[in-house]
Amino acid sequence: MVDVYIGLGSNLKAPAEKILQARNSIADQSKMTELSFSSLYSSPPMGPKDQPDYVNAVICIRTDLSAIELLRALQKIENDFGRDRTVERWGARTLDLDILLYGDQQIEHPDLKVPHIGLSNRAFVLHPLQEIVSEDMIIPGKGEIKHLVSQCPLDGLEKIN
Ligand code: A4P
Ligand code: MG
Repeated sequence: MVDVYIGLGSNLKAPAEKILQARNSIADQSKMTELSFSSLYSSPPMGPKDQPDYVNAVICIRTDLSAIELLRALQKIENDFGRDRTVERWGARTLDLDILLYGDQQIEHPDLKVPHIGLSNRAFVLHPLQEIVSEDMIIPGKGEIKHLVSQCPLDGLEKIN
């Protein structure tokens, strides 16, 4: 069993509801057990600006799926939510699920890089993640999360009540 952190993001069609529905879809999977779930956060889009603001959150699950099996399972959930993979990179999406951390492993696979490439400099990932990890958590290959958070501008990130 391994503890995994997954970033959720959405900016189309009632994004906050989408994130909560995605949380339920993940927790409903037989091989994924939810351990914790962050607050929801809103932020302006990183990348093309002509798209709505995003809602983001982070979930921690325990699973016995391999990292690649987990990636495929999450991509299936994205597709079930009507994800259109033909839009431009960093364009608007109904649901984006990124594997942020897979235990303490560093993974370099053609389809999967862990820790997630954007983890260490994206406020919309670091802040929800920091909420649900221990204060002294180390991101493999990147250092202490509190150091990364202190170096990362908020860029308009706000917690949603
Ligand atoms: N892939 C590699 N590593 C991973 C990983 N750790 N987790 C590969 C998930 N997937 C991983 O992803 C493209 C490919 O990344 C996959 O085929 C997988 O094999 P994708 O989800 O199909 O495409 P994408 O999400 O458009 O691309 P990318 O580069 O992953 O975008 P990001 O980094 O996910 O950014 N602004 C705000 N405020 N909030 C956001 O959440 N998100 C994005 C998307 C842009 N701007 C945003 C936000
Ligand atoms: Mg993605």
